Amino acid sequence: MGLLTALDGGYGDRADALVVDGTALSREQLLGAAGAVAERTAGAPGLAVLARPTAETVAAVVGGLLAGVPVVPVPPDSGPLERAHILRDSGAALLAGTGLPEDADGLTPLPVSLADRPGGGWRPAAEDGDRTALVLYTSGTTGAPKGALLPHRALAAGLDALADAWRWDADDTLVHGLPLFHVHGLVLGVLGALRTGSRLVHTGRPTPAGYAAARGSLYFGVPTVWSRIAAEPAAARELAAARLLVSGSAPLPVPVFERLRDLTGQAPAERYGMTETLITVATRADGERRPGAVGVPVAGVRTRLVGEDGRPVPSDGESVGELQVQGPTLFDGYLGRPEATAAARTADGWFRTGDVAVIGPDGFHRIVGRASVDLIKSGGYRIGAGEVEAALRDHPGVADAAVVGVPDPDLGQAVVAYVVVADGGAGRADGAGGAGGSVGGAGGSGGAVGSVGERELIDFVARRLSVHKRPRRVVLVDDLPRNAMGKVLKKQLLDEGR
Ligand code: MLC
Ligand code: AMP
Repeated sequence: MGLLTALDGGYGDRADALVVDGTALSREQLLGAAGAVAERTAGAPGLAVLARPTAETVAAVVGGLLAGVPVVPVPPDSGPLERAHILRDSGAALLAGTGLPEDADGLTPLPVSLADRPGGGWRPAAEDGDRTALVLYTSGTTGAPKGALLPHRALAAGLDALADAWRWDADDTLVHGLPLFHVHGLVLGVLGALRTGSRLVHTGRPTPAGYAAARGSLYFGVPTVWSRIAAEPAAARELAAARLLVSGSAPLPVPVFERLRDLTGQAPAERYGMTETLITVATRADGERRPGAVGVPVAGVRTRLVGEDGRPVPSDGESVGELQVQGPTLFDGYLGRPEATAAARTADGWFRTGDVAVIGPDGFHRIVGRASVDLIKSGGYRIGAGEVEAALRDHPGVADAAVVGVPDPDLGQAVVAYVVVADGGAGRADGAGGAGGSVGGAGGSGGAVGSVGERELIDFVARRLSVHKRPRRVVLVDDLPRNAMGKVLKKQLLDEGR
């Protein structure tokens, strides 16, 4: 069945082929519920799916794919501003899911029930690899998120390359609890199981207890998840029988790698990717697991390093350059943004990842950082500083704001906002002038500061954008440090924020 070959029945079936947050489904049941969605979706310009971690979300996404309609996963916790942007920008006509808002955000509601079945005459859309499968919204350094267009052929190529790298097949049980609106949880974590034929256990949330209880052979997690598992030795030891523990979406700290290896008896396999490129570099199941390294290019993908001067950088294990990639897993561009699409590629057709890397003579890749401080990775989520700054500036009590990702032992980076209060907007909690009026983060040590308390600003952002884009900490300052060109000196803020 095109992309989702396991739905053809060739790998057999079982009553619990998929378990999502405790709800078990056979593939036949999934195909029935998804077929009912597809039947009502055919011909639509796009199907938005309110992507809660449920079996209904899986049925809705699969339904859209079977109908040949672009599927637009919507983060379930996105505030009205972000959701309205995604729905408007994507042009989706239908909103599928359970517990839909009463007005379905102005779209036609498509409630999903696992008991639904399509009419007898229904058939999946004809296969077409060039057709857009998913429109995944992802943050850039500035502006609202852009919709990355992922065609069926890129998803198929990306999943086949990972099946090859990890010997991932129908004998596996894949376990994870990642969100169903990003590449990691949705493409690898759901569509991967439906292409390789592996069983899938989605734990609802990616908790150590959930992972420990699931008894899988193959586990996916972001580094924050692995770090929390490594901090619970009893849970970690339950994973000793697994075949492969895979980490990705952000750098896995070497101490977490080592602790997992000590507790489970096996070293985690790291892999690297992006929304726009899918997974391009991976540690192979039969290859070396090297702490701090993400492996080698997957089948069909080529990589190169380019210096700031545009010249090639040698793969000598020491020289750093921007990582550029090429291959069948790449996206088709950003929806409705020809300029951004063109800017993402070099003149000779390579995708600029914006990540800075080192490649060894043995082909092993190490990601050493990002070219821009304005793309933050927190808990594996990609967050554009500019989007959070714009949300903060919408608050009447805020004159200016700068957002940075401060190193954080749990999240990799934590979103920290430096805020200049508008004249008359607020007094200072500590009554002091100058920088450093830090108000505690989620712990809430700071109270209201006039009309713009830290809690107020954090909640203000959470009401407009996805909750993970909330600042963890707000620092009130009189001025933002700027260079002669007027650009905020974020490196200086970062040094102060550590
Ligand atoms: C968070 N909380 C706050 C807060 N921030 N409360 C007040 N103020 C703030 N600023 C709340 C949360 O809502 C939550 O509440 C609680 O604090 C704990 O939050 P947390 O520390 O963020 O933990 P958690 O919610 O458990 O999230 C951690 C996580 C999550 C790892 C589960 O970050 C996650 O799912 N990450 C995965 C991201 C991902 O899939 N990325 C892949 C992108 S694709 P409560 O009440 O809810 O408990 C990609 C390509 C590739 O990158 O290579 O894979
Ligand atoms: P996203 O588009 O949300 O998928 O985020 C992609 C970004 O995540 C990449 O550009 C990298 O900065 C980062 N990333 C993904 N995997 C890894 C990894 N294994 N190590 C370091 N960074 C990673």
